[in-house]
Amino acid sequence: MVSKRTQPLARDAMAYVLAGGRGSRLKELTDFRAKPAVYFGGKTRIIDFALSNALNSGIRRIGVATQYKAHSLIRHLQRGWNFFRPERNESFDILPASQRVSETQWYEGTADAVFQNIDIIEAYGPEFMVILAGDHIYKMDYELMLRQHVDMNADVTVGCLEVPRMEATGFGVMHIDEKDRIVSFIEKPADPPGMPDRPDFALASMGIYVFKTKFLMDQLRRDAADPNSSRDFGKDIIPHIVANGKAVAHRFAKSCVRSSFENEAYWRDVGTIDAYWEANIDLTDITPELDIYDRDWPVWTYAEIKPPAKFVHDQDGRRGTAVSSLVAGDCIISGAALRKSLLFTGVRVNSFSSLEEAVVLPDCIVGRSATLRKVVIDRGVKIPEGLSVGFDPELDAKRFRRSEGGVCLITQPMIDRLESQ
Ligand code: ADQ
Ligand code: ADP
Repeated sequence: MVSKRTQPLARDAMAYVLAGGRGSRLKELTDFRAKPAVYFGGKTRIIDFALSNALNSGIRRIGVATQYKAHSLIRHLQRGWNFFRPERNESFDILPASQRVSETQWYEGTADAVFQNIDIIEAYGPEFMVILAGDHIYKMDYELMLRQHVDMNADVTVGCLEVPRMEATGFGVMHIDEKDRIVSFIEKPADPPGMPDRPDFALASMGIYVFKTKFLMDQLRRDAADPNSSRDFGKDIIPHIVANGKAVAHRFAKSCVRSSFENEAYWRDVGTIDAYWEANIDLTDITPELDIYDRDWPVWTYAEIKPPAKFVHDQDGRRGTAVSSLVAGDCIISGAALRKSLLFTGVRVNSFSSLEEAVVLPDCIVGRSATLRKVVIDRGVKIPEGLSVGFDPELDAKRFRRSEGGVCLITQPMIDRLESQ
């Protein structure tokens, strides 16, 4: 059955973004904020990517389910994503776990985070639901996925991509037939099955699902009545539909992005310190895989209007320089040198300091003569004068959170501890 509709399906869809998970592998970066609120790319936060995809795909109804440490996430959404107009059939709802269904119940799993808001969704009456994770960095046109869903008359369409088999243990892994119908689905298998034609790779779920709203609501109500369910899409809802209905895979590929940028399809989990650091530093490449300057696919965010970045000589005439680096507004680089680094808004770097492969979150102050290499510095940290990081792995591991890949995460409590010794 091929759809004869010509108007975008996205206008009849609601995007429902799951943004309640902790993201514990990001360690201290998610001590006080949810993973979707973690800063990424110089001006944006992680959740801006899924939300911008929805907007750029033509979707005008969005709900965001929040739970874990959601204060800065909610503040960001309220400030930056408040331009939807009810009179144009648009809506943007922040849906914290608020014990609406039962006074003792938070969101149990991802499916429950939708189930508990069924009444709100049904009141809007969207024809389709696009369920998204709020914690991935990627560009994707959901209109193409909606079209496939309708054309194939699927019960659920699951976004998926090929990942190296041994990296697939953290994903839902599926087998599909020649028509992309999902014939088996296992959530987070210890020994992921390879693809028949590519045994070293597995077909992994991106945690992105398209449903007809009525079908999804029926599934959620059925699941809620099942005492053995963990109320999770990956563990319960998707395997049930694969076994009893028509589940189809939507292969995420280059063609999924409508943008003019001619690179491979880009999708990153950024769930570990190493992956987070690398995806940020990759943006300093001459032609990065992820183009954040793409005017066909803008990534919207909340940003205060700030003065431009400034590079100044120090009093002795030493130049403030940045090579292969991204420097956001309101930064002042004074007699210091940056190489392959990414500075978020409002960072100050003082004389004689040098930063290499550094990801510096907003409002940090780097004192004089600091030498920092391969670091992620949390928001607002004051790096003391003369600190050296990235040259002595043993010392670094004692003082900071040093990752497997040798990246040091630096937070203010770590600096306070160091200074009190
Ligand atoms: P996981 O990566 O383990 O697996 P999960 O912890 O279920 O993902 O979180 C998915 C999204 O939902 C995240 O954005 C998270 O923030 C949010 N979330 C988690 N618990 C929530 C809650 N109680 N309330 C609201 N939001 C919540 C899933 C799928 C796999 C798939 C991977 C792809 O289950 O099959 O392969 O995503 O990353
Ligand atoms: P973001 O940098 O993501 O905008 P903030 O760092 O301002 O977020 O803080 C996120 C949330 O964590 C806020 O609710 C803030 O009050 C809280 N918070 C920040 N630092 C601490 C701390 N040391 N102890 C307890 N709560 C904190």
